[in-house]
Amino acid sequence: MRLYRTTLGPCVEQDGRVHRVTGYSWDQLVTSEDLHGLLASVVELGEPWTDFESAGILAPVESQDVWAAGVTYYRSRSARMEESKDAGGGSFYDRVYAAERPELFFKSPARDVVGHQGAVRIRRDAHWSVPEPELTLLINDRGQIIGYTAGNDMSSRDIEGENPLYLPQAKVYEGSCALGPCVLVSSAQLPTTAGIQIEIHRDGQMEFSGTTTLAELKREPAVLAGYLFRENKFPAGCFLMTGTGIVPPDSFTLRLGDEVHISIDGIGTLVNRVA
Ligand code: DO4
Ligand code: MG
Repeated sequence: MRLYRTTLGPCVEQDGRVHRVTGYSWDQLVTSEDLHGLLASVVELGEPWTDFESAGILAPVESQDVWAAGVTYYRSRSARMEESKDAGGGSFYDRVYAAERPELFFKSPARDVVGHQGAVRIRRDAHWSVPEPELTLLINDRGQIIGYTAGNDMSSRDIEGENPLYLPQAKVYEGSCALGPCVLVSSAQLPTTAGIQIEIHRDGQMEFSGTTTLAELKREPAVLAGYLFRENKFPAGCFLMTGTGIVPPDSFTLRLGDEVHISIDGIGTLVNRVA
């Protein structure tokens, strides 16, 4: 079951049929005792919503802030060690990749999250910018993973590579976080065969594409969520991006007008243009 947030309220899609979910705000759905059961009854009893296409899709967020995990794939570890070698990155990315405690950082307040078909941004003071396609967990107020969406952790590699203390500036700025198009509602773990794919289109041509699978993700999603909830409370739930396993070659940087397509099996494709 996939849950969308639209201009006309939440709706659920299953097997191509869409139903409106009335009487609940997005936050109430995220914190409900049994989201899956609630949506199953809407699918069973509700009238199909044939007008879905006319409603705009919004970011699947109301009050949920977004956090992110880093260096959870070998590819991210290697790329970051290389970009930060002049700042001593040879050891700190390697160490966090191997450590028991994951790297977790604040990524975006709820109000700044960009949805499907919205515009993500590159920093104007950066000259090396990349998208990071990441499986993103939706976690309820009790710390339980209740769904999954596709995320883009836009990053300025020159800024984070210059000094690790610049990471918040490289990661947290207006238009740096996109989520969507929907939430795959499931508390079950996704199969390790689930694929993550990115395509970057420039002037109608494919400029870069890459793939990975969840088999490459070094840490269990539930363990990442457990660390985040150790000493934090999220009364409306939150999102947690699980890190990137795809990094374009060092010669690549995003340009204004590029279009980023991030697909995750079972979820769909998040499309954003770069502004
Ligand atoms: O440590 C820097 C950020 C890592 C990150 O965002 C990732 O691995 O996805
Ligand atoms: Mg990332």
